[in-house]
Amino acid sequence: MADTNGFETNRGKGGETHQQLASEGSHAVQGRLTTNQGIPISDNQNSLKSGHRGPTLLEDFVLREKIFHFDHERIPERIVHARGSAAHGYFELTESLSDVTSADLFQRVGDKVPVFVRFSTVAGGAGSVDTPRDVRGFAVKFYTQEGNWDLVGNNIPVFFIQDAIKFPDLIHSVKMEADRAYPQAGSAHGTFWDFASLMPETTHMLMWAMSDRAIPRSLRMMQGFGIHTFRFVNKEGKSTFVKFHWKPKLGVQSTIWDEAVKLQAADNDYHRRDLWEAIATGNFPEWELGVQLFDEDFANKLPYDVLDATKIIPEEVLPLKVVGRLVLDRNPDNFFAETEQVAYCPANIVPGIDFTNDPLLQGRLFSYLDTQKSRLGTANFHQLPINAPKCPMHNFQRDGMMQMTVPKGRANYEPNSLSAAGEEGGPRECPVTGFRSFEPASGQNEQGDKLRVRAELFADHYSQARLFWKSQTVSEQAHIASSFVFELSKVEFEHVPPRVIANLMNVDMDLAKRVADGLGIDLPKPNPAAKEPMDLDPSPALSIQKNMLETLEGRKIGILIADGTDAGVLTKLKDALTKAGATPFVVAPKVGKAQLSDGKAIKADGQLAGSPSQMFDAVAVLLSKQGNDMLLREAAAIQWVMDAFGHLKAVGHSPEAMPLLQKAGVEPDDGVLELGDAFMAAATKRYWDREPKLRLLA
Ligand code: HDE
Repeated sequence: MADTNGFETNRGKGGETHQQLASEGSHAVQGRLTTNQGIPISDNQNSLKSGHRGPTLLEDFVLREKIFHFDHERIPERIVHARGSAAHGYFELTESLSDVTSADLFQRVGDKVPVFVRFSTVAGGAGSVDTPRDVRGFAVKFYTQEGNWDLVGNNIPVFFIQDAIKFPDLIHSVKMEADRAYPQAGSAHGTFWDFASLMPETTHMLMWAMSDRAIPRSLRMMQGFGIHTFRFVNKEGKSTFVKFHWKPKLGVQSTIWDEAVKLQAADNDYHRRDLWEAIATGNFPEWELGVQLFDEDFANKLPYDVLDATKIIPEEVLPLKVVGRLVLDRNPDNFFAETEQVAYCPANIVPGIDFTNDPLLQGRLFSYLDTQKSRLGTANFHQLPINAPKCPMHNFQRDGMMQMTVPKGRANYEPNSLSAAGEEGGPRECPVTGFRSFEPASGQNEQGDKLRVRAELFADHYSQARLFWKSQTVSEQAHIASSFVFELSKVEFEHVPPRVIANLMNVDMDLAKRVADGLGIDLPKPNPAAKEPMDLDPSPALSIQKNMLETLEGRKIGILIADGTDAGVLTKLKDALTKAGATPFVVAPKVGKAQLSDGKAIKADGQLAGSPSQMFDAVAVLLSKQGNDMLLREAAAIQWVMDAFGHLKAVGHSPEAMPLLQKAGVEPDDGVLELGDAFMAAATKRYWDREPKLRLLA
């Protein structure tokens, strides 16, 4: 029937049954619409009024309940890592670690444990974009048979600070500035660099944050790190130190800065969409879990402290042992209920794993539980389905806001002897299989006076920053130096950039000079290091470019077509790309129709203006003479080609598309070639050598 505005409503006039109403709709209907109290609703279109044009009545509980609930839909976002995307999957053990840990998930090869993994940026709010220069969170919840283990890591193996007491300062400085509330989601501003320049311990992590690691191509193409040194403890109570590494099956790949900036405009949800689509199409993201295992003696011989979260142990010094794989194979059913409400906590560990005295880790053990209470509102957040363990859970904790379980019986304390009276006595502790903290041999416990201090080796702030710098390719070094220039050029406090450069002088003089030169300022006076930096051996494993996986797997290739495009070549190209594991994405001036050479019309996957080439790993410009002539007058097409070339991607083309390439400033090199088999190989790479011809990097 039509309402007074003439709109069709689904309100039954003459007492039609719900089923009759439902059958009118084209969608499958799942039961009756009700209030939260289960009361069936007859009209979800109009509020209750006094007369046709009269006021809405307070009595309308259907309206009030709906608006009330809507008003409270948001919860406080995470104070850091607010913007995130997550997926379900599993961890499968490929190598038993039963000799070093009693942790149940590391015993039997082939055992699978369900996981929920959330990736995040750090600085931006929940609604911010996916591709700023930032560290990425890599948090894994393992639902093991011995309880939940959360490995709450990042995509960079070190952290900015050494002691938890500096965390609020660090985060305040990097978030939007206190008075003006900008900039959103970025470190390129005064307060961050002011803080960083006064804290030389940030230098190593700054090198990583200014590198391409902080602008990943995809969440599926990032490494993950547990960062801190943890402990494994075996059945005999023996401890082995362990560092955790995730290695992506698709290789590590990043964008370059100009591309990342343009991605922010092209698609705010670039990473979220990429993860979702990969899983939805069955291209399940996968990582290997590698562990670095070492003992106290090894740790004591290192020239840096393994309890210092600003230090790594290079893989060349201590190789990884690969012990399992992580596969993400299911998208969340509901973003809020799962991705938003998931509550990670580094203090969630299982028997066989333990903490170390890393002072950053120790602070985190308090922070996460605390923050979840303020974010999720109740001490019972562990009962939310995404947080609940998938193994039996029994204890005597009771009540509290939003208690979802209904415990039975009188036993809510322990010890009790209610079973003697024939009643349920409840669970009991188990000294054999229960969690026990690692007990060092007598006399080996760290103890001493109460002191607010840092351990001596923590004072070496530059050796590993230098190691990182020396491990990069020429092109990666240019990106790092240029990022420092870019970020510092946004700092309006004139006294701050020289202080940053003075710290960099302790890392590498060439780097410092390039940054000063890029900013157009003089080299400042040196800032003597608290501890003279050492020259450690470079670690090739730290370079992305040296370890690039030349593959089309998981990559997305943009194909620009227009009316007249050769149908045969297009089909062949799409088939070959799909076979190689890539996703072809056809871009055309009109999304609904492009008339190909065979007279048939096809739909495109995206419209030209809405699908810029930064969304792709390589591009093919497949145009007829007619299409080329038309696109020569289309700025979006010229920009499409120019950006692909400028972002160092392979540009394949039909001979007829040459004029468009020329107009876009494309110059011949190995990455520019006619479409064919050679393009398939070319599209697996980026062309770093092209960059110095296009960009004046620092
Ligand atoms: Fe976090 N961090 N953090 N952090 N962190 C949070 O917990 C904190 C640190 C990391 O996807 C918060 O639930 C302190 C290092 C990730 O939900 C909060 C310190 C590493 C996530 C918190 C650190 C991380 C968080 C905010 C210094 C890498 C997102 C919301 C002592 C190893 C998890 C929340 C998710 C989230 C505190 C340092 C990783 C406030 C105090 C180092 C991946 O509890």
